[in-house]
Amino acid sequence: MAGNSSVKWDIFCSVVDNYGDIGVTWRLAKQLAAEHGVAVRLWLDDLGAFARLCPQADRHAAQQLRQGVEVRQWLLPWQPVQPADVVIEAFACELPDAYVAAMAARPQKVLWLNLEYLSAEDWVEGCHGLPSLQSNGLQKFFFFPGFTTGSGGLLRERDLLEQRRAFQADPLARAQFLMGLGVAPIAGARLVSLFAYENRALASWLEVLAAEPQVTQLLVPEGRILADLQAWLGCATLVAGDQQQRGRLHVQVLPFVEQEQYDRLLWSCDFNAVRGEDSFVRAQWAGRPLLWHIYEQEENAHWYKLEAFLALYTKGLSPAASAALEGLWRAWNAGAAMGASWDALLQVWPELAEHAERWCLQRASQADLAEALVEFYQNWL
Ligand code: TRH
Repeated sequence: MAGNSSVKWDIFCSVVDNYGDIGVTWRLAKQLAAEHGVAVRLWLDDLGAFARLCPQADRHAAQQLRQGVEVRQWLLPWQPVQPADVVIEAFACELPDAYVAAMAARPQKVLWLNLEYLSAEDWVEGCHGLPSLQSNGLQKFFFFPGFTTGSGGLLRERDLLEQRRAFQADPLARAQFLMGLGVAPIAGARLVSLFAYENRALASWLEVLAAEPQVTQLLVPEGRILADLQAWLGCATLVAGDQQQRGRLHVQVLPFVEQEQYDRLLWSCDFNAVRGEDSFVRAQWAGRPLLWHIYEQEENAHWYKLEAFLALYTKGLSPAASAALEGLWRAWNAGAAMGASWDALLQVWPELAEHAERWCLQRASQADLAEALVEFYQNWL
């Protein structure tokens, strides 16, 4: 749906921690501008986090155009602007009072959406699209991303899967990409990527990888897991480019790359350990078996999310494959020993690999999140 540049969207993102808030909103903003032709302003309160995902970014500019998106610094005190036609507050971040007042005062009505965190829990379908009543007459709705047709869907660019398939069918493209990251693939090795929070379970997983007959090449983008990796390797500070070998396990630290490059890393690997929200979804689009380190929440709320996803994802798997996957994911998230569950997973690897591709195709048959947002706006008009 091109040619909507007269329709203006404002996306507000307050960076709580890590790269999920910024990762999701930046990806959404790029896609809305590129595929739906709308004018997008992305309001960010932390340009430093943005610059990690978009290295060309100017960390101090109040306003900059990046990949078709007008990136604006969310300054305090707020500088008044004309509100857009559609306003997204990501993850319930609080909009400036003056901006809300300007939305209410605008002669043309404004659609206000609270874009929520991703969850596979049952209640999501029931809450997706519900109004959130406002005393000032503004129309606000909850918008829930999700894995099922009754939800708002998942972020997926229009040609993503075509690009992924072409890349995976082209060994030269893969080799060149890896070479660009300084990675020389070892013939016959299993390639694994590792993006995770601090995790006590890491040592037991690395032990089993180092001891098994199959060679594993583990690629670790710089980030929070490095301290545990260093402790296990028994070495001082690790930085991008460093390589170490223990038994059959070859470890290499990678630089943190742009989102498009990170996708290619996931597509290149046989198995991806991911975390949070956005990398978790991208690993599903890679069509390869994965391991999710979920973002820990108060009162163990994350365990309900984890179990809800597992219940959905394992549908159609044999009991052995379900049990192996569940065992591994639970151990990883509990910081428990991984050896036995990794061994069990290896027994059902072909089934899990096939399932990962099938799961990806099933999710891709649903409208993607950007498409769903645009459609919601059109239906609301
Ligand atoms: O960084 P995350 O852990 O983010 C979040 C936040 O913690 C958030 O507060 C929390 O609520 C949420 O998790 C559940 O993980 P996530 O969501 O995967 O975001 C990481 C982003 O970084 C994603 O867009 C992918 C990107 N990325 C790169 O662009 N390059 C890289 O090299 C890597 C490793 C990641």
